[in-house]
Amino acid sequence: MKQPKHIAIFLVLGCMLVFVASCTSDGSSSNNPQTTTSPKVEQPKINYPNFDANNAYNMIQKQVDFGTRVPGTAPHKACAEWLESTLKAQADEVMVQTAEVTAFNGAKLPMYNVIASFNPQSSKRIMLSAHWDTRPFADHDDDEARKDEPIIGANDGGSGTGILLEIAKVLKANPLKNIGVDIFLWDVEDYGKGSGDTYCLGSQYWSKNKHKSGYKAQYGILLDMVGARNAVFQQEGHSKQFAQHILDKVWAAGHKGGYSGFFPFKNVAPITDDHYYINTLAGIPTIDIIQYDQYTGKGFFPQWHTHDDDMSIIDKNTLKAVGQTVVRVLYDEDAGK
Ligand code: AHN
Ligand code: ZN
Repeated sequence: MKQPKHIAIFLVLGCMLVFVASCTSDGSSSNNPQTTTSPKVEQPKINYPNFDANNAYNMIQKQVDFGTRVPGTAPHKACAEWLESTLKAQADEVMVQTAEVTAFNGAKLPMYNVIASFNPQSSKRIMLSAHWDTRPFADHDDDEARKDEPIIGANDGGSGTGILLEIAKVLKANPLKNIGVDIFLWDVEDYGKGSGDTYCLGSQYWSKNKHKSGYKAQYGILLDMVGARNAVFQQEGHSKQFAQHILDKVWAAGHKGGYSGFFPFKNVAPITDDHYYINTLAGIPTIDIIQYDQYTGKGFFPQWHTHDDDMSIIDKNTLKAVGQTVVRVLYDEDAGK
């Protein structure tokens, strides 16, 4: 059969192309699909444990049920004991660091920092923390007559602690293989007025007096006001200054987990919170996941330091976004990812 010459040339060139494409980089032919190897080593898929937002919510309710947790009061002491016994059921080691600290007004206050450790023998450690005490006054409340009454602090105090208690449960049920985690529940964070250093007395104390000599963590994540409806978490100035790489890691985990709406890549001003002292006094790079925006209203969530900071503003979707994101970070680290 007679073919035009140019068609024959195309056929020959086409066959050559197919042959070249079928050769692997080491020059061997790989027409058999079974011998085809992927150039990349496949990362084993991580099955992230579930963070149960219902349980986190219940852990906030339990704290609120003690009443206002103001340092030096009976509900404060009762809540400290409950936090200790609750964590003892989950963690490998629990200790309560106690001290007397002096507030801005000269009041001598009993401080209980509750510290729970998982895999205490591991040298690579991640520090998770939140404050658990509640503010002795409602200085931002509209009701002048109730400004000097303590707040119930479902979000400011309860939310970060509630999330960490659920993470403790997750860690107990799904033991980490390689890394260690320490959960710090800071006391006497919110007994401040005026200058920044009057806040965060528990974390300042710990940063100067570690519970274990030579304690080191690779990095820390602080949770503060992480439970309100419609919360978003922006990248806070001190977190950027001291731990940009941790912000990158946590925000990436938030986006991969499907919570991008909660973690916009937007910068906000620095604030004095527990992470400031962990960074500057303890030297552990630490970020703050906090609902804060200096451009809107009072900056924090609308009910901040008012009597409206109660269970009605807590949203399980927010708890889930934050808790599941932190869980993802921990199990990625454990897998060396
Ligand atoms: C100041 O208002 C200086 N820092 C915010 C720390 C804070 C208060 N976190 C919760 N309540
Ligand atoms: Zn506060």
